Amino acid sequence: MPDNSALQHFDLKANDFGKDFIWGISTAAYQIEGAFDKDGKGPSIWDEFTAKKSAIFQGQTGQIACDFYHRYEEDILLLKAMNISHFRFSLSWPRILPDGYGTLNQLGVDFYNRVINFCLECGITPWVTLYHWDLPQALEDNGGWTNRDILGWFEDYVKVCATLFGDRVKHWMVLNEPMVFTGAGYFLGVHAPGRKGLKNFLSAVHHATLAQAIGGRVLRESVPGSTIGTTFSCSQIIPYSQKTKDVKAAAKADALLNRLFIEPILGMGYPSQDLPILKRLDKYKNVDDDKNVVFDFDFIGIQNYTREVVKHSYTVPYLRAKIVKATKRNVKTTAMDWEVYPPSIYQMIAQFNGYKDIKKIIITENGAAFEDYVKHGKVHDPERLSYLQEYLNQVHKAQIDGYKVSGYFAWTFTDNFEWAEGYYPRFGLVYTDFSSQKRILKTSGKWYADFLQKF
Ligand code: GCO
Repeated sequence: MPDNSALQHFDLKANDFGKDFIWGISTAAYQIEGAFDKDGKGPSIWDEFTAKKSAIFQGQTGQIACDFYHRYEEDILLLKAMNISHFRFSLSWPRILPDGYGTLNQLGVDFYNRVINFCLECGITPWVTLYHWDLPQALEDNGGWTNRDILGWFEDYVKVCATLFGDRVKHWMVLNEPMVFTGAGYFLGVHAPGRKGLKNFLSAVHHATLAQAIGGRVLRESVPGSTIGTTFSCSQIIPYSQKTKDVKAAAKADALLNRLFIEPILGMGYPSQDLPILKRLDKYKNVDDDKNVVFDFDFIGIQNYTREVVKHSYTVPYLRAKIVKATKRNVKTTAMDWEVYPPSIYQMIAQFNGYKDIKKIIITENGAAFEDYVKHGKVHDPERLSYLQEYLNQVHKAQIDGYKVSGYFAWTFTDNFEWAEGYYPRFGLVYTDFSSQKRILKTSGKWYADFLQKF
């Protein structure tokens, strides 16, 4: 059972998680790189979406972000100084293939070669995500994830990356959080490409599910001996009350938010028993799809931040369920208005561990945004520090209880562009002054560095 007690003392050492436990930090291309139109990069759906009036908080964009494109050397040196030996970053598809397929942008490829080589020189293992949401706009103009042709485009892109970088990159993740980019991007329209509606959503879901397996197969064939995973967002779901309709609503939300993408991979099909609307996915299936969505990943990355309380609602179409916001529940929240609830990570590890065919679970993201201030040149962030420690206590507890969790990547390295929320939620262990691009190690970052050093 998870431990619900409030703030616990943290006295763990990295070593307590075992000598093979992987410790790292995660980022994503569009959130940090900037250089949105430099050196031949093609536009992505995020370039296009952020250019729309009022799409993003205060009209902000990722055009410059943390300028990682030009500052990767000092940033990687900072990672090294923080004793971080595994660095998760993503490749920007339109930086490599500006039109999505066809002509290669050599200058973009050179950039990733420099990043990978410099990581290796610094003793840092690169963990590469192939798709962290920045689809080439040229492909979106042809339907993006709603067009089945994406399967071929994606397969070719993965082949290109595997061929270019597979000699040095041995840890791969195919997709980042398909639930978020299909749900927010193709159903709610609050993320790029800003499309809405069930038809867009369901077609995107099915193609993303297939793309995960296709990407996995290409990597297994092209980069023998590599470790291949894919990553999912997940939140513990609690019914608002024990009334049958709330319990049912919670089961639906769980099917949608936590089970939709993992179960088909494992050969279990979509969870349409608990969420009947998913039966409509059949419309997008070809004969062999049920077989072709299956792939035996070496690990599953889970990304957990919070839990959700769910109640029945007549007004929410299809789902008939809604989230009771944390701000209405009188609980501790982050700058994203997400509840701080450490046992959620334990529960999600337990839930994914329940699938017998998952070989390994790695926490590929966990972290929190709080308002940070620079005072006398320093950033003191005790809330983030205790958030990380309390969640790590739960990860450790899961390990003690025998669950196969074998790594942890904090989200995130430097404060960066937080999608629709722009720059105000600061998730970094390192503070970014966006006007000067100066980095300041926060108290939490200093703690993580010390924690890892004792390893
Ligand atoms: C995500 C993304 C990250 C976010 C983080 C905080 O998974 O949503 O991987 O890009 O920045 O989760 O919201």
